Amino acid sequence: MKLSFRWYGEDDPVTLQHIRQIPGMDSIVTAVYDVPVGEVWPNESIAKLKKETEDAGLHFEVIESIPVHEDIKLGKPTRDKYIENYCENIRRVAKAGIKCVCYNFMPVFDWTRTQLDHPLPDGSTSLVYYQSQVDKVNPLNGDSDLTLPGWDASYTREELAAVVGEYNQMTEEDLWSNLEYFIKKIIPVAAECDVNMAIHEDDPCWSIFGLPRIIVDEKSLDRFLSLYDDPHHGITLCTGSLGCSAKNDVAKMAYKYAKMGRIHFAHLRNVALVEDGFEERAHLSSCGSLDMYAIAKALHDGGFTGYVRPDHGRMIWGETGRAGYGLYDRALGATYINGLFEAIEKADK
Ligand code: DNO
Repeated sequence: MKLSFRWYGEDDPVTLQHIRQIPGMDSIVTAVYDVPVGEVWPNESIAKLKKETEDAGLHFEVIESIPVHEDIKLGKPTRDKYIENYCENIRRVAKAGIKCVCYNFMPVFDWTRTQLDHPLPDGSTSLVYYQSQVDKVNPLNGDSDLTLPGWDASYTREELAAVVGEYNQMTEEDLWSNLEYFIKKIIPVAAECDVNMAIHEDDPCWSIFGLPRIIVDEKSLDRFLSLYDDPHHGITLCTGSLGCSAKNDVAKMAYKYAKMGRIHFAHLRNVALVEDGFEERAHLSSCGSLDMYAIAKALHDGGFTGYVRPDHGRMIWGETGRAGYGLYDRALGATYINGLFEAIEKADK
């Protein structure tokens, strides 16, 4: 496994120099953030990210994400233009040395939580999702004052209601067919450029606000992988996204898809399932519902050689910053991941 760390660019309070000091750190995971979704990334912006990363002594090999324009997910006539832009972005990042691109196909809302600073008993804070709070929010109601953390702030409330309304006309099968159309166009380009495409599961892995969500479990990942027969067509195994449903056996999936050579990226974090939803916790197995050792071992036993990053951390030691993406707890997560893999690898020799 190659250890990586997400970095939000120059505005990130966590610096590349901090990241470089985490033991075993190999690669930066980043993106061009100042270009609207669907547009082509300027070569200069990509080159700048590469230079900054390499000057800090780290590798520039993973992009998270090249976001997918809503018109592609909605299957609108304008999608072809956006898909062509998407392919051009794959070509451009490949030329700069990128080996893996993470993306998702979630309608409108990326990851969704109800609170970003929920206090845990040890005095740290973390991200949580309580269904009862989600049920109180209706994005179609233009007068509602409620919003949820993680929502795309670039939408006005009216625009949000409009786009949610468009999805409400669609079935899950429609979304599958739009995904298939997209995959059939982008994977040949990725294969030609030798870039591994790694779809991220829907987070949480169930439908919210009646919007279709389709990358949620083993059955849907099987179906997704069957859309295109090429090793560049793969997944990001996000333990927290899949693990927030007790129905998902994450270790089983880790082994199965690693063995198939289709896990290109792994997001490792723990979640605790609670009655009304889930809470993000420290990475250690005993802090949540997931057996992180079993998952790491399954990846190893399946022959996984891709990138791993510690996913969301809590806020600890008084740190302030981007929720889920502070330095300290993610660095602890990285060190824990190093320990797990070292022990697993040595025990196997
Ligand atoms: C949350 C992240 C996601 C992820 C995208 C990938 O913290 O894991 O936002 O980056 O879903 O496209």
